[in-house]
Amino acid sequence: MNNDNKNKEKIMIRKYRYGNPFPTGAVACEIAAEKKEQTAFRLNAEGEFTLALAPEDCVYGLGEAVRGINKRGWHYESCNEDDPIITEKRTALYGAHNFIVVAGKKGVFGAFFDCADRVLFDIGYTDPDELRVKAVADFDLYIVEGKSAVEVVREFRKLIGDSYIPPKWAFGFGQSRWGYRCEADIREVADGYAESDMPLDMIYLDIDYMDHYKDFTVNKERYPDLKALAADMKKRGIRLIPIIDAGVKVEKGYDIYEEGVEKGYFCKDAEGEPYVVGVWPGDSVFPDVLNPEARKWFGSKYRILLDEGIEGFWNDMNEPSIFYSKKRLAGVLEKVASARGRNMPLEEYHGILGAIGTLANNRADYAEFFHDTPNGTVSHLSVHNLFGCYMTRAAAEYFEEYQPDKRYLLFSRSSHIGMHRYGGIWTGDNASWWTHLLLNLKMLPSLNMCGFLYVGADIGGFGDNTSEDLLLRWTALGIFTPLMRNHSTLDTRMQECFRFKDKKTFRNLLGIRYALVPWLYSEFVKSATRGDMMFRPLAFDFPDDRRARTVEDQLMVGEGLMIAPVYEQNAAGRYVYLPEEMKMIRMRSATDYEETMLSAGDHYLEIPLTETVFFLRKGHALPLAEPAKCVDALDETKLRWIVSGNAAEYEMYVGNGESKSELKTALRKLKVPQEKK
Ligand code: MIG
Repeated sequence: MNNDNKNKEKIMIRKYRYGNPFPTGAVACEIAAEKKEQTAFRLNAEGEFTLALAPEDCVYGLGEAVRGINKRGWHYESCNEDDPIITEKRTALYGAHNFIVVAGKKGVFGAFFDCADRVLFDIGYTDPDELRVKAVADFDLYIVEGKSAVEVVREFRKLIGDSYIPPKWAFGFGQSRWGYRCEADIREVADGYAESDMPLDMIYLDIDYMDHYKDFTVNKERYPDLKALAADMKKRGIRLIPIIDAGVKVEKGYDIYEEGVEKGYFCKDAEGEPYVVGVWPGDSVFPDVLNPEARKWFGSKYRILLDEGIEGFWNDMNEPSIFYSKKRLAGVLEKVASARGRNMPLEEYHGILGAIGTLANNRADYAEFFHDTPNGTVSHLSVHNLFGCYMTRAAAEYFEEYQPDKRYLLFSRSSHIGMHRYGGIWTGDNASWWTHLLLNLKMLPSLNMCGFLYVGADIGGFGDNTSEDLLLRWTALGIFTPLMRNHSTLDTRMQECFRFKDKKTFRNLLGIRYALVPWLYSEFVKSATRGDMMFRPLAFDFPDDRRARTVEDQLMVGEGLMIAPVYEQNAAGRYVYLPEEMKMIRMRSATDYEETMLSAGDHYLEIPLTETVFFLRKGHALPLAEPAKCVDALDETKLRWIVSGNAAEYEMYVGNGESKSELKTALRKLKVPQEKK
């Protein structure tokens, strides 16, 4: 980055400092703050940064958030929150991603509010023609310039550093469920997929694999020999991916708890005692991941599972989520007890209900515990949004130290910009609703803007009962998301693909995914190394196309591909907008498909449940492998090509994708055959 003040034209990023912000670690390179303020924003009396929006201006970004690709018309707040009811009224989800791009009449620019605390974005909510942003604590503001939205994002990504790249096998399909009880259940899933001739690369272990929800332990009754099971599964091409929770069980004799207490590595209350909350293990404490020593210590514990043959993890409950704090619960229980045997006034009854209802994730509790950071002791409340990021960083830093060249699978529920260097994200507790299929699509480009490339939603929906058609349509979108995982919660309908009637279509859909893995992986690595977005709003690729700016249900993917999934129940197809002439590929399976050129404009396309339709811009080629039962079994030397117009070559990342160093020599320029007419 050029920050030479004598050379003003070349400066793409300017930094402004407001107060004395807590360092979030989001930015990967230091740049000097400007002395004189010079941004497009105005500061109003409420301390908000305001910007007039013209009708055609679009505002993109904010990573994991509800509502549109264009974020106009709503207000958002970065305040990492565990709440599984994801509806339009929400303003915050699990991540804090304070980067926006304003694109429109007066050009395009990006703004990153680098703040450990909350940032409020009112994007044409109070006043439809005005953007208002307010950080509740000191912060750095980075203004990013560029000729286009794509360029602005590229500059921003240089600022925040390279995105995490998982191993190649993580581009396979994964099956998960909260409710697999034991080894037999895991084997049933593996067998179910194998017997139905469906590929599978990962089975996820949810909290029940642990002994009483104790991090880094294994329940011996449920999993008598995890190491043997992991080895056996790996022989079949399947990796086991255990969950790690933020809360560490308070229990005498549990080494991790005792060690952490002895060394002072847990977050402490005002008296300096470990702060105790209730989460899955009951009484629990949080590792102080903002303390470098404690972070190192917690990260090193992942080794316990690495030694069992584990190569990937998902970090959960790391907002951190709190079911109740000991103190608040005690107060509520007292209130309840005092009501016993009395004729309770209704106000009191409602008061009790309210107190119970606000036990979980109460912000007042976040003010009750503290972190020992290199910048002094800070209240959790002021750095709340950083916890998940630093928990994931703990694991990644340990992996780097333990096996510097090996790539591990790692993703997290809670996050902050900066975490994109250490792991991916799954977008938390969605539900088996059609609206959440569309929401899955809408979040992809905003997450990519903020550096998060290894992303995906719970396919089929986590909460509530899925239906076969929803799962089919959702899987057809999931084919294109780097993290492709089917996950569901306790007591909902079983959701594994092989349990449904139309096994053939599920087999075909998964087959298409595996055929696309060489392409997906290549597009992913290119996006990661070049600072590009793998998923883009249409307007990013067609900035002069007014219609493209309004498209909220289609995306550009990688180089030259466009997707337009069906996201409504009983829809036999949908309208698709083509900004230019493109080739439509209509797939029944990875080997049975048609290619048709379609003119620019609107088309109504019939898309039955048994077909996947996508589009390829002219001048691009798409390699397809022969489907295989797992990623390691794919033969990337045997490729079939779909070519749209004149395409000369395709840049492909080859190799087994297990090491980091491999990437230096894995880029090939492959000659592409002539287009089939
Ligand atoms: O309080 O581990 O988002 O994926 O299955 C729920 C159980 C805790 C929330 C995660 C979900 C996971 C579940 N967890």
